[in-house]
Amino acid sequence: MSYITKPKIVHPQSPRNELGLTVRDYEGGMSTLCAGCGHDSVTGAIVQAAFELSIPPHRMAKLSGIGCSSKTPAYFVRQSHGFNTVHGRMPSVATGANAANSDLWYIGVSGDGDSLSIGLGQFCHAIRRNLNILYIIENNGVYGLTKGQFSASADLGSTAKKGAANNQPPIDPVRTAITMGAGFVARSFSGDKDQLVPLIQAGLKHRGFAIIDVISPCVTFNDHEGSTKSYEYTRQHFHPALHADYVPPSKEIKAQYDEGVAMPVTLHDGSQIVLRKVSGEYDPTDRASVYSYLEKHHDAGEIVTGMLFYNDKLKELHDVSEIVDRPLSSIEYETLCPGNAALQELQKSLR
Ligand SMILES: Cc1ncc(C[n+]2csc(CCOP(=O)(O)OP(=O)(O)O)c2C)c(N)n1
Ligand code: SF4
Ligand SMILES: [Mg+2]
Repeated sequence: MSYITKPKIVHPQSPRNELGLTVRDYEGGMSTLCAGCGHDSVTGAIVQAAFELSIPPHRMAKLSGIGCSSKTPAYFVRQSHGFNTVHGRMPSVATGANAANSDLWYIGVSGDGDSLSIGLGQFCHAIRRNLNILYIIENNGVYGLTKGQFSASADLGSTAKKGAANNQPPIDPVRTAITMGAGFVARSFSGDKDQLVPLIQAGLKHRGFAIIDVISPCVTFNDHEGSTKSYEYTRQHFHPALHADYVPPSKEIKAQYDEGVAMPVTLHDGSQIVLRKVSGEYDPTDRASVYSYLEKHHDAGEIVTGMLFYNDKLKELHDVSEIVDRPLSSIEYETLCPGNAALQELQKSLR
């Protein structure tokens, strides 16, 4: 239960990060989700990623909407800022928080229902504004919290637990994000921590909107034969296109990568993501070819995963809006507020 504090027992030999913290310091309350829910594995990957990046817990802000997925911020980095918002409205609350304090690590966790139905407009506008946030969609093809109705990401022909087939075409968050102009677009699977953890690290380090669509099976309502978001289906149709290795600024790239197969991308703080092609020609910077690759493989029933599209040329929200570097929340109110006389003067000029 999330209100029961986990006993914090730390083995004296537990590895510590640069801040001297152990992985236990990045955990949260006890999960109330169903045993085996994919969302708990995503939580585990976030815990590991934040621990390895040595993020100071009090410098992280975690936001969510409504759904089983949106409950998960309660289960990681307990000493961070948290805001469980209204269904589909996480992006606007995150935008406000980010505008006021640009100096935090922002992570948003949402569901396919939360982001692709009621929150689709907010999702698109957060991308359009290039909000600096890692936005994770825990995608299970259903509204888990309200007992398993098809969501907008359910594939055509996939069946519900009682057998009814979905007859509406899906909205793919990855292709939507690429179309809307997101600079960092990835897809992964809750059952593949090796792939997911570096993607989360790279997404947290990316300056701008980073989305990871994580196929995260709902064991209670959508893990049966006929589902295209089950553990078995995802494992069978998993198609990695591009691996991402995250390399922190303090470490140099040691592994040997063949030219044309690997592509190192330097992030704003000097860390790097090394993108490794798994097979054939795949250019993660060519929007049109990525889009057609995704469409072709989706139509063949495959789930393309990895770091799928990257564009580091985009200006982030604060740069576009020319907001001062110093977080607005740290500026004294008197400095920010021009005062009554100045406001009266401004109003007069507008009459
Ligand atoms: C304004 C509003 N409309 C509808 C609901 C009911 N509701 C709660 S969660 C949810 C869908 C959650 O689905 P998803 O985002 O996919 O999360 P999951 O539970 O599958 O992780 C809905 C429709 C609500 N809470 N608020
Ligand atoms: S209902 Fe589904 S999504 Fe919700 S906690 Fe249970 S398994 Fe997870
Ligand atoms: Mg869902």
